[in-house]
Order: sequence, then C-alpha cells, then structure tokens
Amino acid sequence: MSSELEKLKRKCEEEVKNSPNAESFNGIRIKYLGRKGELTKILRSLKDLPFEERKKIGQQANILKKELEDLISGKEKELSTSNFQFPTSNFDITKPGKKISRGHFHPLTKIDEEVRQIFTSMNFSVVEGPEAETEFYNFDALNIPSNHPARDVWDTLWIKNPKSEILNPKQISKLKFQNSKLLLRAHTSPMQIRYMENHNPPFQIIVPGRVFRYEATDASHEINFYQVEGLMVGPAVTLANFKFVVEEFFQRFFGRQVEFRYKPSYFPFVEPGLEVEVKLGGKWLEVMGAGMVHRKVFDAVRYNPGQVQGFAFGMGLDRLAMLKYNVPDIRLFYSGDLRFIKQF
Ligand code: FA5
Repeated sequence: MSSELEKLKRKCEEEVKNSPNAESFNGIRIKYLGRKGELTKILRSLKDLPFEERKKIGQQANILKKELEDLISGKEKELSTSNFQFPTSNFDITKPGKKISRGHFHPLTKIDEEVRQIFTSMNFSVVEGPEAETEFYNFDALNIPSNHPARDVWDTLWIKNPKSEILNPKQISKLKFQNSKLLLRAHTSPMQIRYMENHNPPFQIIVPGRVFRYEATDASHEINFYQVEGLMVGPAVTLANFKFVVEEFFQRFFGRQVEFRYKPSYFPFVEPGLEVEVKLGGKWLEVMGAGMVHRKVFDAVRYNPGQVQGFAFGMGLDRLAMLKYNVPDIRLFYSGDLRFIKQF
C-alpha cells in the first residue's frame, strides 16, 4: 500500500478509536469517504497516474475504502446499541450481588405485639404503667406490708435518693399517707391498683411491661425481663372465665397443642392462687402466676368485695418467647448477639 494510503488508514483508525459517541461517526465518514473526503480525493487523482500504477493504487484504495466503511459502521453500531461501557478492570458481571441486610424487630417485641393482638381481639384493653414505682403500689396495696415474708419473693432493686421533682404535687400529697420509697417495679401487678383506683368495673385489661429483680441469673431467670399482667373484674367473674381466657390464649399463641398444667400456689394478692406451667423440651417451665383477686386488694381501691370479683394473672413474656421459638436460655434475648437475633 502506498505510504499515503497507509497514513490515511492510521489517521482514520485513530479517530474512530477516540470517538466519544455514536453521533461523531458521521463526521468521520464525511471526512474520509464523503464526496470531498480524503480517500475520495486520492481515488479521483488516480486518473493522472500511469496505467500500471493507477491499477495498483486503485485496487489498494478500493480495499481501504471498504475497510474504513466497515470500521466506522461497526464501531458506530457497537456504541449505539449500548450506552453502558463495562469497566475494563476485573469486573465479573456473573458474580451474585451483595445481599443488603435489613433490620427487623427483636423477638421479644414480636411476642409482645402478638400477645397484645390476641388479648385485644378478646376485648381486653391494653394499658401501661411506670417502671419506677413506689413501695405502696408494688407491695402494700397488694396486701404485702413491710413485715410480710412474701416480700422476699420479689428481690427488689431500690432507687436511692429519689428526686421529688419527678412526682407532681398531687402525687406528693398522696404519698404523705403512703409508703413512698421508690423502687424499680418487681412485677406488673402494681398496675392493678393504679387502674382500679381510676376505673369502675366491669373491665378487662392487660398490662405489658418491663420488670426488674435483684436476683442471680440462670437459663430461665433474668434481672430485667417482661411481664404481661391481666385483670378482669365484674359482678360474676370466676376462675372458669380465667381458665377459658388462658386456654384460648395458649391455643392462639402457640398455634399448636401444648402441654400445660395448673398448680396451686400462693401470692398475697389472690385467693386462691395458682401457677401455670408449660412443657418445653421434656421439662416444665413456669409461665404465669394467677388467681382470684384478694378482697384486701379490693379494699385498697375502695371496691365493694361483696359486689365484684375478678381474676388476675402475670405472665413471663420472655418465657413465652422461649417456648414459642424453642430458645433454651433466656439470656440469649439480651446478649446483643446478632447471630442469635438474625434468626427471627
Ligand atoms: C408475679 O410476679 C406475680 N405478680 C404474678 C401474679 C399476677 C400472680 C397476678 C397472681 C395474680 P412471679 O414472681 O411468679 O409472680 O412471676 C410471674 C412470671 O414471671 C413467672 O411465672 C415467670 O414466667 C416470669 N418470671 C419470674 N421471674 C422471672 C425472671 N427472673 N426472669 C424471667 N421471667 C421471670
């Protein structure tokens, strides 16, 4: 090929290579192959050459023309069919992408939500109460005076030097006549008193909430855990109503047949008192304390025990979660271990 054609070829190839987009190819085509294009000019000038040379260069120029045409339209097509250019680095488009990990609710939050739903569908109202309580509500009003041995059952976390600003004046004047020492509530039962002080029967409520105990931890005991209190009071509420409500709850909560049993028990604020246990992995796990509301509790809230009666229960929410998810150790819920939490 003549050096002139050679030069032209390289120049055109360079331009095609550096061309930024499909649109710029039209300009290149005109520049080289158009009527006044550089290659066309060479072809036109052939007529002045001697026959042999004209034949040789003519052939080469025609081949080059075809080559440049193919080059330009090939590259043009490539760029116009896809605007996306793959990076030339080690980019493997066949590799699966990274999974985005999404957050979700803690298993105890899920259980709490489920328990609320079941009870509200049975016409129970949901109420909540303070985690810092007075000795009066946590103990005295529940028929557990200072010298009562049953106080030892609730190993209590006392609050030192309580700041009186956190109580409003009405509360302070009331506390002058009550045992006002502050503590972290050891159970949700104080809400029985708070609710009955301000409402008249008949009613049925649940009180989900966090409770605290100063005790050694093990696979089924934490120092901070959750309870759901239940209280139903009316003119003719009986233990049979309790049995129906609890069994209906179990049926819906577990969605399967679970083995459970009632055992007689003692709590100063109920009479008679009982405990409910559910079987987990061949062992019985206590899930709630319950009973018929003691008349001394009704006295404390100025209800007439001759006119009303009711049942109360306190369930361990963490224990329900252990049973539902087959978790062998309560402490896993509070471990903060994502390998555990992510399984729910
Ligand atoms: C009570 O706290 C009573 N207030 C329950 C009650 C309410 C009885 C109304 C009668 C009428 P108890 O200490 O047994 O009772 O606790 C109730 C439930 O909380 C237990 O059955 C258990 O499921 C759960 N629980 C108790 N202690 C712990 C703990 N340290 N860690 C986790 N769950 C616990």
